[in-house]
Amino acid sequence: MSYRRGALIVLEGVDKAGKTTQCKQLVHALQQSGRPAEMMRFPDRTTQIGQLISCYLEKKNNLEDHTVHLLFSANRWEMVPLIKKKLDQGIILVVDRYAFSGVAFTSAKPGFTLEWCKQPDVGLPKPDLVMFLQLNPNVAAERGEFGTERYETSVFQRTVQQRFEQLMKDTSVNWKVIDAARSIEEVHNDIKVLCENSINASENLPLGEL
Ligand code: DGP
Repeated sequence: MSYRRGALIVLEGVDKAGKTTQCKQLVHALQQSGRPAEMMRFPDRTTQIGQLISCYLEKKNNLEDHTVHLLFSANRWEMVPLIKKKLDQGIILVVDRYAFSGVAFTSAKPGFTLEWCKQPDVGLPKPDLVMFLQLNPNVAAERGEFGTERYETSVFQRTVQQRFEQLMKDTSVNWKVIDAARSIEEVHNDIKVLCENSINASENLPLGEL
């Protein structure tokens, strides 16, 4: 049986690594080459759950840490029907953050294990490729002041980076590490090559699950 589905491509990394810029450029490049591609981002702040998350990040509300972890996961789950539909239509989805951010950010808080944090996302569509934009958190901080949102401190981001490093040891996920300290164009070129390879490899394979 042959599949010709779209690929699920995720960009991850600490804040200020350039994920959003690179996602937009990748979608644009794919579209220019005649491929159907769309961007998605998590958290998706447009839904009701997303609005709760957005208020939490803006420190307008306080939520218990386990609760907010489950809300971030629910925000991904509520998009699963749409993700599957788009992939079935042959659309390549380029996603700005996914379950790995979920695990890295919550497990950077005291008292959370990676294993506990992973559980709510078990069964989500598995990305065909996860590109990690590697940037030393000290260099990231030099790219401009962190904003005022929750989590935007150098100390927290350093712990998040360590959690990502632990997550990247999981060989069941197709991780690729990209040096994000270079120019936007150099990073973009690397991403395009990795993406091309992955699209060709995944279109005949069924979608996996986390
Ligand atoms: P962004 O909109 O990409 O700036 O992300 C918002 C912030 O939320 C950012 O600091 C990373 C964090 N974040 C993203 N996904 C999750 C998640 O699933 N769980 C937790 N705890 N934090 C997350």
